[in-house]
Amino acid sequence: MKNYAKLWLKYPAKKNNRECEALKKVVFSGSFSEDKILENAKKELALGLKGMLGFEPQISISGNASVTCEAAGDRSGSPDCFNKKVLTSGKTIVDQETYAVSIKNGNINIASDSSTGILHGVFEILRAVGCEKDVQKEYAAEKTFRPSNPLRMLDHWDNMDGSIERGYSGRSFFYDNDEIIINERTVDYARLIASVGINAVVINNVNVKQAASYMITDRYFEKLAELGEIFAGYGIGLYLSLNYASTIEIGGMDSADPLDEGVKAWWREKMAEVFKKIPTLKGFLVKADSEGRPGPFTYGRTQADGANMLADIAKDYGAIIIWRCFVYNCRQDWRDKKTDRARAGYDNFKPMDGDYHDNVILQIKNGPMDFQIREPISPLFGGLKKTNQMLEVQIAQEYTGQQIDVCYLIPMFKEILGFKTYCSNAKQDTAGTGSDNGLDTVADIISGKTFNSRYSGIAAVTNTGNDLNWTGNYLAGANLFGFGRLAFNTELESDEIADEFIRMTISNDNDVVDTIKEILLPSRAIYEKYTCPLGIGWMVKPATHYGCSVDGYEYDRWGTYHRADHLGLGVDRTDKGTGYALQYNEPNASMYNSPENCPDELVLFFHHLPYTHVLHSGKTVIQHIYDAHFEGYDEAVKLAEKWETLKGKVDDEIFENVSERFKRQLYNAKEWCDQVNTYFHRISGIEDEKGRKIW
Ligand code: GCW
Repeated sequence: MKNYAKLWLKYPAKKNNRECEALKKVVFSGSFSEDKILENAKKELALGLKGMLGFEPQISISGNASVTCEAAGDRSGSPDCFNKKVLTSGKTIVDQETYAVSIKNGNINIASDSSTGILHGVFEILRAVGCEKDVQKEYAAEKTFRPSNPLRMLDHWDNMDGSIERGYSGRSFFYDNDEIIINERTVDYARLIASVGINAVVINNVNVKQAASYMITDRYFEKLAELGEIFAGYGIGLYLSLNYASTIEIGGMDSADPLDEGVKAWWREKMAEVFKKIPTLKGFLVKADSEGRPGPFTYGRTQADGANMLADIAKDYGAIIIWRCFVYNCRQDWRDKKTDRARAGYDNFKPMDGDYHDNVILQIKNGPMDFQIREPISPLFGGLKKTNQMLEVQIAQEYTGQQIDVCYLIPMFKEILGFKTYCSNAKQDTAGTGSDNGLDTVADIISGKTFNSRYSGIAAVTNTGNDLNWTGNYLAGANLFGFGRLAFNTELESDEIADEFIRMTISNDNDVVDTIKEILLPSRAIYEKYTCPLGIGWMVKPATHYGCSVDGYEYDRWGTYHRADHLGLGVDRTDKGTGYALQYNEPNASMYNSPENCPDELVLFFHHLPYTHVLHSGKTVIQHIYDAHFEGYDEAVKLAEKWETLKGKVDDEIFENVSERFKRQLYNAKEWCDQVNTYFHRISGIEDEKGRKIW
């Protein structure tokens, strides 16, 4: 098979730093164990500098670096010591993975308390060289890098048969025909994601079914142990998605009731076996009572009952349970205007705030619906005060172009992370554990700082597959690269992440870099303009979720409506409608509750408005729909034209891949533009002020 792309690990010859003396002798210092991770750090540094600068560094180690896992004692929670008996914490992980880079006695010095930190320090140096920064200057003053988030996770919706749910980059490189694949690509994948700071990976689909239910049996233990070692060698913890009903599906029992003694006994025996056979396993991700998956609700139990039963057992192995909040009524009657899918997460999980044990983390999607191009931030962020929580975003572009349309998502993630939840202003709850430290953005909360959470972090549904370029569209690589970099440092800007990605993966030519940035940075806004207006979401082809179908989900059971009629459209989620707006802390609740205060970009998510309603922009709703779609399409055309100017300036394979996908994107954008404009022109009977062609 033709070799797959090395992406940002290609390490092509670079112009700068070729005479940089500081890079010729690199010192690793601090108290870390000399383990597989350290060995990989040395190999990577040598490989990278040899490729980019033509020389291999002399690497030496200083400090009490011979600390072994056994001697780790008080550091037994550190990532490089998979000591199963001690439950670690987010703070321990972040403390251990912190690293510093400086120049001491003329040599680059990477310091850390863990070999994982040293490894991240090596990738820091390689990015600086890859971006042709002046290393001598860059690290003349010591720089300390402390991860923003303890858990920085990629979730694979890969199925054992080799298919990928919502996968747009080929088939799984983990599985085929119900068997686990391990080869050099597996190692390169671990390197690729470690190089951007990922430290956790869930390797199977959250919809655990058929063979995947047997991942926790000796049918797969040997391969999973091997896989876990590969990831551990790059400071990455292995996690598995778990079938909540395993006692039934593989245990031959007739119940999965979390309070049933027989069920608990089964899990105790099973977990003992699993953690013995897969010593690097760090925990489980669970989708329960969601979209037909089994769960505690089946037995009249709460979500906390379900999560805590598993967590109390996993705790003995230092492991955690990540429990998804994606629980809603997926059998809604489209005529029912009371039920609101947007309310479900908060209604199902807020009441048990504080009931979850300290090795349970609730994984919360950025929005209340489902990874749309724009959603309000889930009110669980700022609602939950006594529960470990992590953010789930999607870089698999299920609703955002499926790696055909260019849609650089980092600007969206920056908006999500910067959202002010006002939880610090919320009246102190009974236990008085609401945060009064003013750290109330989503970024603060998932860092663990706001509520001093034991665990926290951020996960992305990954966009990878076995395509030679890993992500379908080469430019979608910016979302994989960018998610990792942003998860490690939430202060990074979209622009600087894009700059790094382009220089590491495509070119150091400043004109090329600028041109590709001009394509990536506005691409989310452009995609939003030619698809769903003003935060309404959906309007996609059912099941596939690519392409326009305004009424595709209008009469379905999934709670995904726009409620358009001849006078207006949108969903009333105010106190006069479903009341969703009131799930937010003040002043967000009042802001969203009134059309006058609600931001334009979300106004149809919260309100049912006439087409003639005047937005803050001064435009009517209907004129905004026409303008946004015509402009969005025109702007997409300009992106494609910008890309064409790069012919001969970037690698031909990259050029052709992106050029071909731009052709499909323009077809898609035109369909969206014409179908949405035609639909709302017909239904409203209101003309476009600018008299443009509507069919
Ligand atoms: O995004 C939606 C997808 C499903 C997915 C589900 C989830 C894994 O359409 O394919 O299932 O949500 O997040 O669990």
